[in-house]
Amino acid sequence: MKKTTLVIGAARSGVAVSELLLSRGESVVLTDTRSSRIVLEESPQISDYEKNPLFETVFGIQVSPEILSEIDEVVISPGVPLTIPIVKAAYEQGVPVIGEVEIAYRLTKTPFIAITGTNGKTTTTTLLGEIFKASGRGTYVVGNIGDPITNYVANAKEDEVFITEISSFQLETIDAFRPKTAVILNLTPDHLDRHLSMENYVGAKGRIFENQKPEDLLVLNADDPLVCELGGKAISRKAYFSYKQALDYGAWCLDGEIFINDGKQTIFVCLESVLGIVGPHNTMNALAAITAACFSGVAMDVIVSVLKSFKGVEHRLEWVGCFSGVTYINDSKGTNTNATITALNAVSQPIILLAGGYDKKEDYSDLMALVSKRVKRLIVLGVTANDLIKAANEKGFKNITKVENYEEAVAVAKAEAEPGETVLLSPACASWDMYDNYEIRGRVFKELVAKDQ
Ligand code: UMA
Repeated sequence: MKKTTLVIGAARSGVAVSELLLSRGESVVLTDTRSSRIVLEESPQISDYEKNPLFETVFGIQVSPEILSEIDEVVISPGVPLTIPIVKAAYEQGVPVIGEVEIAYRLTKTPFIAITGTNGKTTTTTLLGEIFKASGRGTYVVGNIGDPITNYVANAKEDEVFITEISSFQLETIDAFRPKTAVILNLTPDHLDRHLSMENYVGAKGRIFENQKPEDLLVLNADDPLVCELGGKAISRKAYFSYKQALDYGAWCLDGEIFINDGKQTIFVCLESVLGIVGPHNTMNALAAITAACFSGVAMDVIVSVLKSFKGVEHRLEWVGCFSGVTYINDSKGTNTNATITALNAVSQPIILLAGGYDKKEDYSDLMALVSKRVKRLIVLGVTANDLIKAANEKGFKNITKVENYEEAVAVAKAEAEPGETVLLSPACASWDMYDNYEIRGRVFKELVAKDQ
């Protein structure tokens, strides 16, 4: 008899897994604590699955552990904690609990290149995806980036590749998942509310290489001691990338020049200044992508041409344009102070900074210490506008204009900016006081910048 899978979470991952399993003639029970009205509004295709006798749903409640007597395996969505009663009961009763990544891996022969780390995953995954696409290989850019792998498993071919962003949540529920190439970008505290300790978080990240064999590749950040310590446990072939030192096997950037050593010789890749993405953190993302691509056999001229043309991911230090000598950068994804600090360090001065938004009760003093050094004028708006003014004043910074909306903010920025200066939207706050999400905020900014230019 075909097995029955309980899929927990009916958002992107759970819906994609359900569809894949049903298409294979397997039975699925899909559950979500959200009401069926909300789930169906978001994913109307579920109504079609409901015509299939192999499909059942339990919506609007936590599913009772009694159901486990009919279940062969549980597939849990990344956003669902492993501590909920049904999952605890599954572990106790020996019912396997896995995630969407494991299902995808099991049902495909297409190889995986998997990218994890705390920051830079999406940029590196997207860049690597562009490099593989440019090389002519069938490429799927999937995973935590927002598109479940299981959406593509049925059609992906063996000679194609899954360039996959992988989160710590997803790595918690792998079993045999074995990426041909794994990349660990960096490790700093994150998601500690779920993992409870840095040790657990790092442990989850390390699972990316737990099934790798010596012939598989592990790409590690040589400048991050935690990454090196973690990667040291792997039996995989290791390559490194660095912003500080030349390497025997891997890519590095020193004095504005990027090189790679393939174990036999050092090859000049390109100047750092030709990279389409800006800032030292982005150079590190590029170095990781160069290493993974080069050691996967992609030709260097293909890699370099994509490094030059790839302008980054929308809303992350995104280059909008240069008008009348003024550069405009959209970092609407800068929704916390650390992200805005990174942005300020990445773009060239003098800077006109647009900041403010929904109040997440952050402390702005470190941000304003940097603003007082790098920013020519601070334009504030949104719920946090007055808090930002107060924090800036405490650091002795007074060049501040408070505005009511983005039309006004961009108009003030355009009037203020001189040729050679940068207008940076990096709000340090979420967008929810004015917009549904940071994407809308970023697009509004870009439209206003382009208007009348
Ligand atoms: N739910 C229950 N019971 C519970 C708890 C939750 O039924 O006890 C339900 C929720 O109502 C919801 C679903 O489970 O419907 C949660 O699913 P999900 O949050 O896993 O949502 P997906 O749409 O499947 O998105 C997941 C990833 N989400 C998380 O890791 C939180 C997406 O990463 C990923 O893009 C997607 O799979 C496709 O692979 C997002 C993310 O925020 C972008 N990731 C974190 C990050 O990047 O920091 C890790």
